[in-house]
Amino acid sequence: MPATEPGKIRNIAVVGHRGVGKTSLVEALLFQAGKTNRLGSIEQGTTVSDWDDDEHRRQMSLSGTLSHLEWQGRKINLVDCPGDAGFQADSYAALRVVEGALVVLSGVMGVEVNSSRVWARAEEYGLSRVVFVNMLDRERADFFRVLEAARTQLSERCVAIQLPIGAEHELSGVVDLLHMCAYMDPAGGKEGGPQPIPDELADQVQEYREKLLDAVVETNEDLMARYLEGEELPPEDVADALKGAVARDEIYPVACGVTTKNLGTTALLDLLVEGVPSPARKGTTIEFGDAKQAVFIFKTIADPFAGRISCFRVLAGPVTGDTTLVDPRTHAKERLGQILLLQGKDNVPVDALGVGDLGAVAKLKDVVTGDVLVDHEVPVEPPHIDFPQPVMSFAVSPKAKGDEEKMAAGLRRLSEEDPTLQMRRDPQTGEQLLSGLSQMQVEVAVDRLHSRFHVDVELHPPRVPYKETIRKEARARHRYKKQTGGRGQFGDCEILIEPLPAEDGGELGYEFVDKIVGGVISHSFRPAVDKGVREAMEHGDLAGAPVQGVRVLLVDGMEHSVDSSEMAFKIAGSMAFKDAYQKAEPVLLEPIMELEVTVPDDSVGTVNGDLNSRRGRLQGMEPAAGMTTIRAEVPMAEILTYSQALTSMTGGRGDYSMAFLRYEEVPTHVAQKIIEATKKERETAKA
Ligand SMILES: Nc1nc2c(ncn2[C@@H]2O[C@H](COP(=O)(O)OP(=O)(O)OP(=O)(O)O)[C@@H](O)[C@H]2O)c(=O)[nH]1
Ligand SMILES: [Mg+2]
Repeated sequence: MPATEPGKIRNIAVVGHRGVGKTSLVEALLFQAGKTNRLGSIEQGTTVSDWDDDEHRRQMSLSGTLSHLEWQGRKINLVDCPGDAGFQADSYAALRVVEGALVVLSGVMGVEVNSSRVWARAEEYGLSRVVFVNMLDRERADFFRVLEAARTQLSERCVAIQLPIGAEHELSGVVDLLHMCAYMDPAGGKEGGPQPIPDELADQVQEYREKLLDAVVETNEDLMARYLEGEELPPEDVADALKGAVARDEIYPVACGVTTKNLGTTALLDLLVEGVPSPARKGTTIEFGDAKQAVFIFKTIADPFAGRISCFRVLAGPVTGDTTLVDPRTHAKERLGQILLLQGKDNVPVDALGVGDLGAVAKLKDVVTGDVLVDHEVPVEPPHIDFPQPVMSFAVSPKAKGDEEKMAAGLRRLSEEDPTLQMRRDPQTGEQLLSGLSQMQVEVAVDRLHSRFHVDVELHPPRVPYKETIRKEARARHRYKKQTGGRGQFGDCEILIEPLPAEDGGELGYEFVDKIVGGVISHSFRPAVDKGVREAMEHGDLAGAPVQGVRVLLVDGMEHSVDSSEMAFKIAGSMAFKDAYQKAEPVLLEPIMELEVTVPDDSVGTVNGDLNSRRGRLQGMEPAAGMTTIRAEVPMAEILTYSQALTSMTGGRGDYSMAFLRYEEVPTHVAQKIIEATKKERETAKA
């Protein structure tokens, strides 16, 4: 089978908030395109893209899954992304390798926090976007309310391209405003061909068709002129202009349907083919120099049987199984071997894969997510995918003694698969820490250690990643001197430390400025002072947390012609920092989480009261369809075990998601307790 031409490929990431029906939508698209012969369901665990046992058990997607289908002679690659905040890495990686994002919204809940987050990322990458309003058969679903929410909260360039026929349980079809036809509810079967639009909808269809035309002609001068002259614009011309506008990121068409009934898929597939640009039309921004063959690894799957599976996008090609590429990061040569197209858990071997296409290979040796492989060594800067930083750390230990190595190996494999899952040893306690974006992400990793790597581990309560910083400037000088017998030690430095604010809401940093005049310390020793300071900053004096947000100026010092050494200056630097730190009004910082809780209206009072007692700050409330979404900022320390509390407050009907927002100073009375506790811990450790 020859490689698909770039002009005939559409790459689409299916993204959105948790549980809005992304996986069900992919299932329906595959079914409608004839890739599968029955419509699988989440409830029965029979969908193509949620194939993993852990996904079945939790009835949610835990990782990005590739699948593909053919429609109108085009190949559509779909990446079904998880919506949960703990599993964001795959959405961000997928958005880096596609031209289009299919943003799914719930017809009941509208724009939720993760929809806005992925929207912003798609915006950053300049992706074409199609919105799909799903679940219109559910009670209190309202297409027009969600359309309005999309226009105010995502972009005012969102415009309806489809309309529902009827609503809630009386929903009977959708109207395609572009081709001016209707599709009737297939109730889970194949969607039939286009039908005439029901007469009773004529006025509403007219109104929204005009809104669509207005939006389209706005982006095209020629059409605008003809439109103003009153010409009836042929559908092909409108479709062409729309395609241009979507490709240029000027219009975001809003489609709709019911994925579990397979309603709305024909019109949506047409729209994806017509609207989303092909890789030929919109080249990648990932660098590959003058390489004739190149691939970008955007995902790694740790398969216990097949080993490591690397998913990639072809940047230059075609590539075949015989292609040997080099990884400029490691300089290692890698023969691709059998190239695979993934379809959920299944794969199909292919001979070649062309530019812009997505595929996978097994068993590359030293390749990690984010690598660009090229046919000859060219200096390429691999694209930076800004993955969220882990915010929660749990100590883990194997249940059986002697399983430490096995556990570490398993965790290494899992963090290859998900870069937001990280492990490290706590230098103070010696414990093995597993960090991630949410408690669930870490729990899933523990389940997988059991199911894939046969190690049982215990998870200990999470630790809050406190940080420390300073509020004012301070100066200190330290002389490290040992001059009795043998060769002596001599290092003397004076430093000034001052607060270094974060740039534009970014992370707190560190800066070392060399202000030595007259060479009182020679050049070769100055970096040693920096090193000593950094070492001291790893554990602040308050709670042993890393110190950040400090600028250190090396202003003076002295050296000895014989006894000075790097070692001596490092110690002097470290001691000087410790001195200065105490005088610089050090404070403790804690992570603040952005929390979104959706609860039945009758438990809003209880949930708000509880958030208040957790030092939460209410940011807003939005009632929609009997449920209220509460947005609040809450310190992580207060919300580590929220899921049990929420379940008991709402009788299991509440749902929440949270993500790291920023660091803030811990209020004095709380900080005092943490500092006391750390002191005690240190004393017991010493005793
Ligand atoms: N009534 C109704 N239920 C739907 C529809 N689409 C999905 N569902 C149900 O909603 C639940 C979530 O669907 P999924 O397809 O798993 O949603 P998702 O967006 O992939 O979820 P995550 O991957 O966990 O973020 C399942 O129980 C589906 O059966 C729909 O159009 N109508
Ligand atoms: Mg899913």
